[in-house]
Amino acid sequence: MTATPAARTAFATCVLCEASCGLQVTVENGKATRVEGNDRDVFSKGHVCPKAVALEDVRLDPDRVREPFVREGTARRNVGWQEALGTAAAGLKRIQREHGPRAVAVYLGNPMAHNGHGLLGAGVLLGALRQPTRFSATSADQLPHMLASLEMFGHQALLPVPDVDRCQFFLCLGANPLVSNGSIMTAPGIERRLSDLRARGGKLVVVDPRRTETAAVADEHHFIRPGTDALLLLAMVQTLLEGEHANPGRLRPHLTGLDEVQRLAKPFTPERVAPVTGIGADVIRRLSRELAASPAGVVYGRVGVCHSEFGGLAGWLLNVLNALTGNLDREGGSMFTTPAVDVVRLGALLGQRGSFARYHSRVRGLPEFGGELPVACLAEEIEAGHIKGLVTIAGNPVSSTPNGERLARALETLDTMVSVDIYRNETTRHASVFLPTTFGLEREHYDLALSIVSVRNFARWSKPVFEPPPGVRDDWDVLTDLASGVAYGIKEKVAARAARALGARRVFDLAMRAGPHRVTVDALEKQPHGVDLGPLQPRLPDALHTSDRRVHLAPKHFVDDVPRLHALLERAVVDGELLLIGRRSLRSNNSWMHNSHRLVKGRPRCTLLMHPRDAGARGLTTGTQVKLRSRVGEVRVPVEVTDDIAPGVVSLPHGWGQTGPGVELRIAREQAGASINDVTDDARVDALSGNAAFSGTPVQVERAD
Ligand SMILES: Nc1nc2c(c(=O)[nH]1)N[C@H]1C(S)=C(S)[C@@H](COP(=O)(O)OP(=O)(O)OC[C@H]3O[C@@H](n4cnc5c(=O)[nH]c(N)nc54)[C@H](O)[C@@H]3O)O[C@H]1N2
Ligand SMILES: Nc1nc2c(c(=O)[nH]1)N[C@H]1C(S)=C(S)[C@@H](COP(=O)(O)OP(=O)(O)OC[C@H]3O[C@@H](n4cnc5c(=O)[nH]c(N)nc54)[C@H](O)[C@@H]3O)O[C@H]1N2
Ligand code: SF4
Ligand SMILES: [Mo]
Repeated sequence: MTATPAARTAFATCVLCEASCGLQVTVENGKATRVEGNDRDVFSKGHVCPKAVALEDVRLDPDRVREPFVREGTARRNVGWQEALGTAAAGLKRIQREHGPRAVAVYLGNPMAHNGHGLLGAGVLLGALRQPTRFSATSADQLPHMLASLEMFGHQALLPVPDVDRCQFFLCLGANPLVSNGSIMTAPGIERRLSDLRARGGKLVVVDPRRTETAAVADEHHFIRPGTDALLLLAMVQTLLEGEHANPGRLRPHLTGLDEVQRLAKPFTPERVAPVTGIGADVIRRLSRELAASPAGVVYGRVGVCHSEFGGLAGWLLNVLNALTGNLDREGGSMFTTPAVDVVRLGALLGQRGSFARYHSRVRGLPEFGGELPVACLAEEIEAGHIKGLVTIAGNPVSSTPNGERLARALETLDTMVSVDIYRNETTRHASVFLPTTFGLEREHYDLALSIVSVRNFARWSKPVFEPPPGVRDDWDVLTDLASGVAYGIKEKVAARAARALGARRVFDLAMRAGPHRVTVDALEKQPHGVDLGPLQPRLPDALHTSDRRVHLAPKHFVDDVPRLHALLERAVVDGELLLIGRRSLRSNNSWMHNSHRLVKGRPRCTLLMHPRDAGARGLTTGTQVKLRSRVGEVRVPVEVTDDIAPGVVSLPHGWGQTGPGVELRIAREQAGASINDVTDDARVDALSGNAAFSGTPVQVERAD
């Protein structure tokens, strides 16, 4: 299509996944007629994926909620903003007055990580609610990495990132960056970056119970039994230390706990862990040696390792391995960013380095982390009457947290539920008050959270491309207004109003001026293609926030958790056992992009992958409808037989199952599939961190008829 004279070109940031691609948007007659990668973007250099065009589908989606409403039964009554905010604030305030601040809970969802303004607004709301019970997608995602950072580096947000562009040996566990586009590794165009790695003689090794899209382009792939990565990593540590291949290099004087690690690792020989992990002792030894020998290597793990019952230990051991091989804080290894807004330093200045296990959930005693409780215990806390009001902000926990059915039932019993969202879905259908917000291209954008995990230092400030529809408001505005409404102390009221008056833009500007690059919002705004702030730089020991400015290799919480690994060594593989894992698809984003026709069309994607051996044993072939059952529930899905999945493992993608009364997603409903989280078990968490252990859920599968 050639551009008409009325067309204009705008530059934006994609808010869908962590890659944060720079976009070039062609606008004609008020619509985006093209959404392309911005070739001139200093960071993403034209990269884009099929989801970017769906930004426009969501923006114009007839099902998107564009007016605030209150719920009456399953029906809704549209109301003005004043009434909506007033009803929401009154309900929450009454609960806090009668039952205490913690009787109101707040759940923050993943899109907040892609919405710096919204994130600041949520902070203001949390302040106004004083001590609400907090939950977020963190405890269904990266909590183990953050716990490792807190305990080892002294700050929960000091997250190491693979320096993929200079790396020579990339060991990838439980991540599928070719589909996810990278996580805790903001790296637009990761496929190219990984192929460049191989082109310069580097090696890519993937460890995953499924032969993934990333495994398909790797030099090596090894199937692993779900949930056993911590054993593999500890055996690699053992090999390095016993074989004296360990060489922490420059960081040696800045490490503590090396002897303790050696003592802990001793019994975990490759021979002992091989039968449990399914990876041969010779392979474990070789990978350890190759990692140690590489001039620039990294061990990287993501949700596949976090979503296990030993996620905390795995998160810790990833860092230990990188440290022992001299790759921590080394070019081409596992490095730290220097972002324009230095969230880590600012947090520390405000006394917020993070926290762990200061208190525990009431029913099950799960540990607090960073002021939050694990979301796996949200339903039981509501059922027990400890939580009577809930605010969901860009979150869909019914679809995204274990035993979603149970949570859905619990939500119906709340006195007040406020949802700040764009869709009426599996979760927000339970809201008593719905507050609709702007989306993606309708607001200015700065990547507060993701610029702290990007593989190169960069900053991009994007202007809004479109005017928002008249009925919606920015997340920042909604959250700060709600904050003013719920605050009943003078201090909280003043703080909320001051924040609203100041504006998010000004807050960012102040933070940037105080940051390491001394940029300003005005200056960034003039550079729609982003500003390159250079490659990652070695930052240790200066960047550490531990009291002794050292890297703690053997923090007590992890040391105390190692005995659980001895028990795992003894856990035999049960004959006929099936363990459930998830997967992601390039044309889907968690639970909420399924209302875009162009993303969901084509053959059904919510299928259960099963190895021919397991399918044969049950008389199943591709297309057979099966009952997939666990301790907590049952769903019906079609089987897809493939030897890309390890025997004994089955895989179902998460984020499907847009059904239920009140769900207003017409396209998604037609291909609803089923929600994996109606089968995953809220009782299965990592006992150390409380993170949801979705992966490796024991299941039974049988023909549905
Ligand atoms: N297209 C698309 N992109 C996305 C998302 C999306 O939904 N769609 N979601 C975004 C979000 S919120 C996140 S957090 C990131 C996640 O980014 P990734 O971590 O790269 O996500 P996944 O593709 O789920 O990869 C996890 C891998 O772990 C494997 N796995 C499961 N259990 C185990 C195990 O016990 N051990 C090992 N070694 N592997 C295991 C799975 O087979 C899978 O291949 O992706 C982001 N990007
Ligand atoms: N079984 C299983 N479960 C998983 C995972 C898995 O791999 N397997 N992955 C986990 C991971 S990594 C994550 S991050 C979580 C995600 O968990 P959640 O964050 O709870 O879920 P999402 O599906 O991302 O839902 C996002 C919500 O935000 C709304 N939204 C989108 N954009 C905006 C916006 O700009 N403003 C507002 N106010 N709302 C918006 C959407 O309509 C939707 O309701 O799920 C976790 N759950
Ligand atoms: S890779 Fe991620 S950020 Fe880039 S266009 Fe696709 S969804 Fe958007
Ligand atoms: Mo995530």
